[in-house]
Amino acid sequence: MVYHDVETASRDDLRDLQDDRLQRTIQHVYDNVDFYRTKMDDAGVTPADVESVADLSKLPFTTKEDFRDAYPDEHFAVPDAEIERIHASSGTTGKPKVVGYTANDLDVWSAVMGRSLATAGVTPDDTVQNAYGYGLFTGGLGIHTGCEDLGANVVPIGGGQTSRQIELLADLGAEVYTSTPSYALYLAEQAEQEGYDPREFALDTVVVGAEPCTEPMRAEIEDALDVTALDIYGLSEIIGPGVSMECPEKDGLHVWEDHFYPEVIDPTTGEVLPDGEEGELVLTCLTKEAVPTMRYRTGDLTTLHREQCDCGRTAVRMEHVTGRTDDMLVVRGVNLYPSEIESVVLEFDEIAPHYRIDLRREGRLDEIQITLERDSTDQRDAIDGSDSTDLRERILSRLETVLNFTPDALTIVEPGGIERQETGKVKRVYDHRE
Ligand code: DLL
Repeated sequence: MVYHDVETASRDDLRDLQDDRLQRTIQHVYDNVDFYRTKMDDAGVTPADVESVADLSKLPFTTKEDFRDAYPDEHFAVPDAEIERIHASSGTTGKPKVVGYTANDLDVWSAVMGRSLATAGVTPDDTVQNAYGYGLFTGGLGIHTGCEDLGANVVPIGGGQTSRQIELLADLGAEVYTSTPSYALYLAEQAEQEGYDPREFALDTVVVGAEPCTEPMRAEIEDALDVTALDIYGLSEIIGPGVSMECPEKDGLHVWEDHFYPEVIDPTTGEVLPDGEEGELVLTCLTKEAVPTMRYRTGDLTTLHREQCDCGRTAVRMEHVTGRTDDMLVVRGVNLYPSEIESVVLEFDEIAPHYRIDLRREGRLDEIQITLERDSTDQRDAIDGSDSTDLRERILSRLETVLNFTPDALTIVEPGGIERQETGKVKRVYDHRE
């Protein structure tokens, strides 16, 4: 369902809208945020020099470190009285990144979230059970207000309480479930353990996000819950969930570029890359008032495509995020991402979609250990029997062929042998080096 005319606007009209909005936002940050004014002055750029999104490359990037250094509110561009809500995203180190919203920012967010849910096929007749965490994390309230904008019925269960989630799914019959991909799988697994058939729930769509989801992982979710799983992307520094959303064509996530302008750059040189080439996503807020982030280096790796989607929407599409620039593992000179390992190991039906990667330093060498879990439907009776040895060999050989990589150790544990995580974002890589 097309929710707003802008979704099918011509690219020329969209460009005019972006240029107009960018000019206003540049002037706003220059006038109201010391950080941007100083950076622009240092670069010798004035707001008048940025007439169009084509001029964006004149502007310096904003980095995660800039955001952390601005703690708590140095990037705020409006007086305190205009701030209506605060969210924050906590990294693994340092201070959280704090973001504020004006009343208009909250309206824009609800509207892009309503649009995102409609893009996933959600209608006002649907019930949405929202299992993203409520609170400072943007997931819970972001999805929640989007449901309200759309007029869908929202069940605000939030993260965790898995038995309760299962009971509500069975009793309230939500058609739509929203959670991280790892939690959707955990839910299906727990439901089965509690005697339900998770494929029998009324669910038809799961909106997954906040973590990478490879195609084999999506297939696992769709099979476990008998649903269509669609990817939603976003980040606190830009607005929260609702920056981009996949439609049922499953051909990339539509970036709502009337509000968020995307570029993809070479993470090493900072050079803007042409469509079709993978690099780091850089986003610019075109309409945000409270924290209008300019040219933000997200650290997320993706590829942009500008041809029109079969659904009729004209917005640029981004591929699933494959990982983060800082997730890259360098093992004996080979660069690889956890998602690449995930894609290979989940090709094997005998392997469950749960795994962990441990990195250690032995002397001066980095060692990488992969732990996989046998799928509970796999009939093999002994994990250390010859079948398992054969399975290990086949996985190792596939890793070598596809990724040119052999881990120092590959272990396959019994079903349930890898610890599950009930709340927050899944952790798969454990780095025990200093
Ligand atoms: O995770 C916002 C969100 C909530 C998105 C619910 C989707 C659903 P942050 O906590 O600020 O915000 O984390 C943002 O999470 O830079 C990506 O690295 C990652 N991320 C978010 N969505 C996806 C996705 C929310 N669909 C960071 N695929 C981002 C891969 C994602 N990674």
